[in-house]
Amino acid sequence: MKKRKAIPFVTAAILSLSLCTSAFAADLPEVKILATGGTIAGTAPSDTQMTGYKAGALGIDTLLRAVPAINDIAVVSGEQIANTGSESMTTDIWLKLADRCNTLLSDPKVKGIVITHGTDTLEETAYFLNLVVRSDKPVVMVGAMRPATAISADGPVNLLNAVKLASSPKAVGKGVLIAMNDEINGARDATKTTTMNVATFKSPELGLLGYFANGEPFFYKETTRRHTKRSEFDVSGLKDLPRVDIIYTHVSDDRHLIDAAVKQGAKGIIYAGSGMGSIHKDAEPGLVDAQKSGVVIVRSARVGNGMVVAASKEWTAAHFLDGDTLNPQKARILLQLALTKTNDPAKIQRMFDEY
Ligand code: DAS
Repeated sequence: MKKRKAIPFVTAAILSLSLCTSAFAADLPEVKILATGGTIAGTAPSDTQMTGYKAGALGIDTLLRAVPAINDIAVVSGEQIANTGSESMTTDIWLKLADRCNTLLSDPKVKGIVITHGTDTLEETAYFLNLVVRSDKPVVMVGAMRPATAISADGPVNLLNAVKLASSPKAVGKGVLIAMNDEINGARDATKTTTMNVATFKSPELGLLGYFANGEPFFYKETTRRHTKRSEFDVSGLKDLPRVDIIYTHVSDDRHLIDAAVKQGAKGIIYAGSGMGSIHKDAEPGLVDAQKSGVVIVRSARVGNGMVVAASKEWTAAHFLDGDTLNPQKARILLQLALTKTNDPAKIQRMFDEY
């Protein structure tokens, strides 16, 4: 019997395997990854060095190569938007991220976006995007507390979870999410709570939204506040955001930093008050004068949990607004976006009550 040529059979096998692979890949959701730097992309000379590393040393392609399992759950492609430690994050990078998210998510093929980011200001970028991304597709923020070169680096598993979450129908309509340490937190309520522990992101009293189990996301809650598709804020075409400063109160506080902020051109001031947004008696005149000069004042709290609501009649009469449960750095973001639409205190208070 004529010996069948092995070559065509092998060729056919390779061809069918590649067709299967591409067919399998064709079935996988498409996820875009926008990289900004941070510890997740950080390197250090030693694998036991957990601090003092170079943040943003590695590009997104290197990070993706370190987690080949990602290719089993999504077709991913990355863009390097920036490569910075997030302690130095800027409005310019924010506006680029917002523009890329809204452009990419308008493509029906794109199912979700993952943003790799430093943890120091991750909560701020997450909340900003929560208010300006105009899609209900998943946008997932991810970082790491140990550099990529470290023993037990947390970045790879966080990145794998983030891609899974961004490709999951469960995450549609949930707002911008944070995937760290096998937990899912929402952009509005999550904050970095400890300086070096991998379990740093918490939504202390309002609670996380869900967990990952073996890479699969499970939701138990969702936010009640407006975000993404239901947001009224649009930053397309903006080159900057209005200046809003945060004044952190302390014993023997006074008005000098308030006056300096007004002199510097602040359009809004977040007063990180003691207790339930309380104002030092020697700082109050500065806030009253600032408000009279047209600066919008919002009372927040340095406490970290709980609501800031109306208190003294004098503060209400002075048109000081109530920052609700947003921490000072997030209240600042909402006030910045509010000021792109109005400087009417009553209209801005409605925004703090809804977002
Ligand atoms: N390198 C700091 C940052 O970029 C810390 C971190 O990423 O965890 O925010």
